[in-house]
Amino acid sequence: MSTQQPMQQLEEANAWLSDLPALRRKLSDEGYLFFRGILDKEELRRIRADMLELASEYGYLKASAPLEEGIYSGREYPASAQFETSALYRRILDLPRFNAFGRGPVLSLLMSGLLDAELLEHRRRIGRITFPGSFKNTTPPHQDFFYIKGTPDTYTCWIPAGDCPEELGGLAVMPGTNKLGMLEHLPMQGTGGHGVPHEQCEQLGRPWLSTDYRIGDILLFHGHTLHKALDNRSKDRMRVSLEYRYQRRGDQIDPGSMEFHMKGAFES
Ligand SMILES: O=C(O)CCC(=O)C(=O)O
Repeated sequence: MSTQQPMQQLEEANAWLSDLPALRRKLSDEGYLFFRGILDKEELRRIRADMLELASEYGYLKASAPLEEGIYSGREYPASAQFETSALYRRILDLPRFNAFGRGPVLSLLMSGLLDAELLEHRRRIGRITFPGSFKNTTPPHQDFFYIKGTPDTYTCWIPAGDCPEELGGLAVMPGTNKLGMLEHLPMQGTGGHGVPHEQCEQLGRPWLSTDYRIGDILLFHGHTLHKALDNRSKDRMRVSLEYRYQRRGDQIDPGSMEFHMKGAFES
């Protein structure tokens, strides 16, 4: 059962888009920046369609509903750990438009401006499909540095590929946690990954922030910023989202970040 509490709202940073020093200060203070509607919506719709078309080939979409609505067919799906080694996921990771978006002008200019350095975009991009009611698979609270390694000054851009109201399970961040260093991560039930237990997050005494995301929005955050997914509580809608990661070219990088996600782990 989902036990989610109401969220406080992410602060929109659009008003500072012409003031890079102010954006850098906000990112350093809060550990995240959220921009409304700055990305290419048409291209995101195309990436969404590419991903949903593949999901449809594997029987996960209701054939009688328009593809772009992403209505779940009810076909049994694997737990996250298995999904991430599935042929469908492997094919998503190869989609040309999905890969090209991470190197596109808006993300490249935004991230190189924020990092004030020559940029390195990780090859380990993630295109995620989250099934309705799959609460056991909801990404638990964690800091990306636990998984991404290399330099903690790696920034994740989380992008909904489609409108993503809270009910569909967006992403939530805990502001200022980028200043706490690494927290202890423990094995988590369900996802097969590690995370920071919810009770320990509550003890930090800070709010979780999220929003009703719309296509074109972007949430970006530091490798130490605590974040988690919200449950997809919709009746029958898939949540489709993208993750791209950036760091300064001169900083340390884990070799895994130069490869596609889960390389070596796929089913044949
Ligand atoms: O979308 C999700 O479920 C998790 C995303 C995440 O943890 C990330 O972007 O680092």
